[in-house]
Amino acid sequence: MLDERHLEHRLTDAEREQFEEDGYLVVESAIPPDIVEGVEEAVDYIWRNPPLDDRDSRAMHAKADLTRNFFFPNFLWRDRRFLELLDWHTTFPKVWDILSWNIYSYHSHFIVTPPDVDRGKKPQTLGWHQDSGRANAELEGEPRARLSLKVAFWLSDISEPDKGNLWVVPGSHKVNRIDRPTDGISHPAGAIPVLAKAGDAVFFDRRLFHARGLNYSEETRKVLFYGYGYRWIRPKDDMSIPVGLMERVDPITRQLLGGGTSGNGYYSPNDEDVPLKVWLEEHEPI
Ligand SMILES: O=C(O)CCC(=O)C(=O)O
Repeated sequence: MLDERHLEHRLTDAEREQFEEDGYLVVESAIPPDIVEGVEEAVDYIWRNPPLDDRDSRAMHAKADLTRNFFFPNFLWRDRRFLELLDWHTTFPKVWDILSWNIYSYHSHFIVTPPDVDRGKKPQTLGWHQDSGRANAELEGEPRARLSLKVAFWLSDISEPDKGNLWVVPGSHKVNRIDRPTDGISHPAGAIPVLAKAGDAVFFDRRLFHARGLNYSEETRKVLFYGYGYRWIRPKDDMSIPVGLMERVDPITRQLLGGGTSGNGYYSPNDEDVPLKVWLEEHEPI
């Protein structure tokens, strides 16, 4: 639920400049330790008891193995603690300041990465990519349109390399391709691991070339990714949000979960489609 606190965490000029220039931004201590702990409990429950109630979860259930990387999409509605971060006061204002108000969460996933059991057994390259699959082949222009961004909430400390950090090539959101080494082990030129502490949030532009780093530490890495994009972008997950929950949440959360009054309203919204716009107009003329 939005309140006055959100207005204190708008995107600063320096943050905008850094996001535009580098394609990513670290917001330190975005969530306090008690929230990190609660959210981690919710992640652990699903990790240890993967559900089987929609296509996404069935696909992930088949691969579930506590010693391997566990990717779990479409998680937002599964626990009240996940939903609270969707419009969190230290992060969400920066999302609307970058993308404006006709937005929702088109995609979400969390990833649990245990210490790497394959270390030293074979050369391991990282899966460098831009987000949004075919959008990168089918959209014209260089660079292509931004369309969306992700906010990664870190539940584990990755303030040193080799702990399963997010790797990025700063500035690579401005180009359509980068050279990816083919030796199976090197990184692209300019690649760096993002360093962050538990509770930090990392924003990144979907066009930024990025990859999940290897976890050579003794600790299991846990991170939540909240993807935000325009309401006219199709969902990338099942988004099997129970109807009862959609009716119970506040109007802005409903917008962020994909609600709307008509198909046309995703493109040409009225005020009922976009309560975020109405809230912004009431709190700060736009
Ligand atoms: O797990 C990571 O650090 C990378 C996640 C990723 O590649 C993505 O969200 O697109």
